[in-house]
Amino acid sequence: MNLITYGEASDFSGVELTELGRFITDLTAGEEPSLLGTMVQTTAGLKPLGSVLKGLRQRVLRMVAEAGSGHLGASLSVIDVLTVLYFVRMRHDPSNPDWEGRDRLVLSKGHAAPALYAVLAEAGYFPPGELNSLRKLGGLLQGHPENTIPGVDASTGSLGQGLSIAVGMALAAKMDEATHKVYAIIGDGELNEGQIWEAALTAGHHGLDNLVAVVDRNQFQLTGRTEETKALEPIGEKWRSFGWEVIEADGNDPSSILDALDVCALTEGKPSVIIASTTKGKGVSFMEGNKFSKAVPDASELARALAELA
Ligand SMILES: Cc1ncc(C[n+]2csc(CCOP(=O)(O)OP(=O)(O)O)c2C)c(N)n1
Repeated sequence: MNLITYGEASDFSGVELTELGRFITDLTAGEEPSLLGTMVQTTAGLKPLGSVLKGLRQRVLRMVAEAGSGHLGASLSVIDVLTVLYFVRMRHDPSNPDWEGRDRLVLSKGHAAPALYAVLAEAGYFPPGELNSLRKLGGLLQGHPENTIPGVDASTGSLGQGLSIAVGMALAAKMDEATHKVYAIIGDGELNEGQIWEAALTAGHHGLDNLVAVVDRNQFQLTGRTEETKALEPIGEKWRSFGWEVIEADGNDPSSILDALDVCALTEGKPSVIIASTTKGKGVSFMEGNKFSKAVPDASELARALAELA
């Protein structure tokens, strides 16, 4: 593991920290031990989770800029949750995407596909070069997830449907006495869809403790603030009354996400929902909020954003 470089012997420019060295130095300067320093397996070998996350955010920015369209804010808000799931928590095998024993994930807020694709490529489901095909005619990666893509368990994009798919998967697993888990990622604006509440009622009725829903609570939907469009609060009480275990978490903090997932794993006899507080556009100061919900960064905005994440 190289933490420092000495430059070229012929052009000695002094001792410098490598990217990994800078990362670890930054990390140890903080007071709290963090999950960000945990080494995780990627297609390019072991890397610290925090450095994986920065790289994934950069990838998403480049993909959307290159495609000329896509939901940047929604992708940046949910990428920490997806990364902790795929790199720390879920049981899966990128070399065998159809493995029966794998945990399943349904990205019900399918418009955040760039985040899912970046994570799947980093995990090794398909070559990272494919990410350049986002939204291109004939390309592997279209604007919303399709289950023909290696690693994608469900086709989504029409909001409201993903939790029903996940409930079906979890119910089937129970009937088969299989031990895998099913995760569904839902947008907060997506909770306006009535089908979500039908699915929630069904999961509660069947006591599906192999099902975890994560609500990406970024406070916005396309047209503005969720509470002004159609108020959702108190969200936790609503899920609780449908028979779910409710856990609050910081959805942009990997440690908080993992703690919440640990509570879900210990919950018996009922499904769990994590209300994950997030920030739309998280990680790039001038993209936080709803401005880059669908807007595409121009060349100078892209350069500024990538520099912030360097
Ligand atoms: C049934 C349906 N209606 C409308 C849309 C268009 N649409 C795409 S993203 C979006 C906003 C979703 O808001 P939220 O669930 O809060 O996700 P966020 O982008 O804020 O993370 C809408 C309405 C859709 N994909 N599906």
